[in-house]
Amino acid sequence: MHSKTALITGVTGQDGAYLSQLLLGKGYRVCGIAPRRSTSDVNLSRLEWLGVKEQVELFDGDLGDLGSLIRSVQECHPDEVYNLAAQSFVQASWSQPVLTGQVSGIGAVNVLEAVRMARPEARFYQASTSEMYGLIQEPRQSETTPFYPRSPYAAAKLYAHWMTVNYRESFGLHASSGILFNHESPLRGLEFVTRKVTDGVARIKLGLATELRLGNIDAKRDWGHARDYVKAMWLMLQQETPDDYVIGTGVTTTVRDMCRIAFEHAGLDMEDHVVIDPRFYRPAEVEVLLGNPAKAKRQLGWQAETSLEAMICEMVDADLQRLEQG
Ligand code: NDP
Ligand code: GDR
Repeated sequence: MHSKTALITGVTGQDGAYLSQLLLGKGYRVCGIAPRRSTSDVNLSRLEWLGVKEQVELFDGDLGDLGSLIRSVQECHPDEVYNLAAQSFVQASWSQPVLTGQVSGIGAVNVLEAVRMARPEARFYQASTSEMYGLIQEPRQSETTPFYPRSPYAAAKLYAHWMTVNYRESFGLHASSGILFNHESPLRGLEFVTRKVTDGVARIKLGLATELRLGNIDAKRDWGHARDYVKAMWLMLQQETPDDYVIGTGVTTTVRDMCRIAFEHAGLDMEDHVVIDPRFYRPAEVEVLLGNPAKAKRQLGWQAETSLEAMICEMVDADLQRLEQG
């Protein structure tokens, strides 16, 4: 007998996989929505890596297809809905701005509508982001820091964020928004800088590559581990009252220093291998992000458990192992 039922959009992504693992461990029935394409199977590799592939019930659905979302909510009958699906790569949001708006912005409203129509008692989580702060207005960003989105992705997410607040205030939905700072893991997509670096380091170490091409390595991010951050998502939905929370570590590091940790862990010198390539510069950059997670600590009892160094070493080791196994 399951304690509760959760429905997760974006279940095949990094956070979807870790959240599935967390909720299954708590005795939940976990349902996931995944878009079905004609040319390839749903990518279950992350769920498989965490050993939970067989336990997640999959529903065909796309954030652009309201009917598929309503049907999924009706059939799954969830107590909690986590909207994690998005076009989540900031760089690609300049080349695909409309798609990004449709999935990461309007798509969230489709999920809110499906919940409102088919299961208004369910608690709802929206995956908001520190990218909404963009051109920062305060040195440490909290729930009250003004937003200034700097990419089509951030603008789409800001719309979804305010629509979540709006559905809470207009319809009384138990809708919460987690403003999460960057979080990574061995399951991070290869296009994001941490995983690009750890995969690149592993390739260089194994003699499969000689260089690693990066963009703006002076950018600073507040990086945590996805395994820690999905716990915060769950905690938000266990609160009596829905609210918005900043989730971060409170420490910021340059891409350069993150990179150095990865190279040194493999016994390599980054100066011998890193090449700056302007192709990876962005039309508008978010130079620095630094979260103030005091509210999450106070109200949720949450704090980050994994240091950047421990996480990067875990990622390099996982990439070495993956490449060695072919
Ligand atoms: P991923 O990119 O790993 O996962 C995104 C998921 O969304 C994938 O499962 C993808 O499926 C799915 N998806 C994409 N388009 C659609 C669509 N049209 N309909 C249904 N599903 C779709 O992201 P993360 O796990 O890293 O992040 C989870 C969420 O949190 C995202 O919304 C992201 O924007 C947000 N976020 C992430 C942060 C981070 O640092 N990781 C920080 C703050 C917010 P498929 O692979 O099949 O395309
Ligand atoms: P971000 O993550 O844009 O913060 O969005 P990403 O890892 O892509 O970039 C972080 C910073 O690194 C700089 N950078 C590079 N980035 C990439 N991808 N590739 C490079 O070669 C490179 N060189 C330097 C970038 O310019 C940037 O400053 C992530 C996503 O998960 C979003 O969905 C999420 O909302 C935010 O984190 C919080």
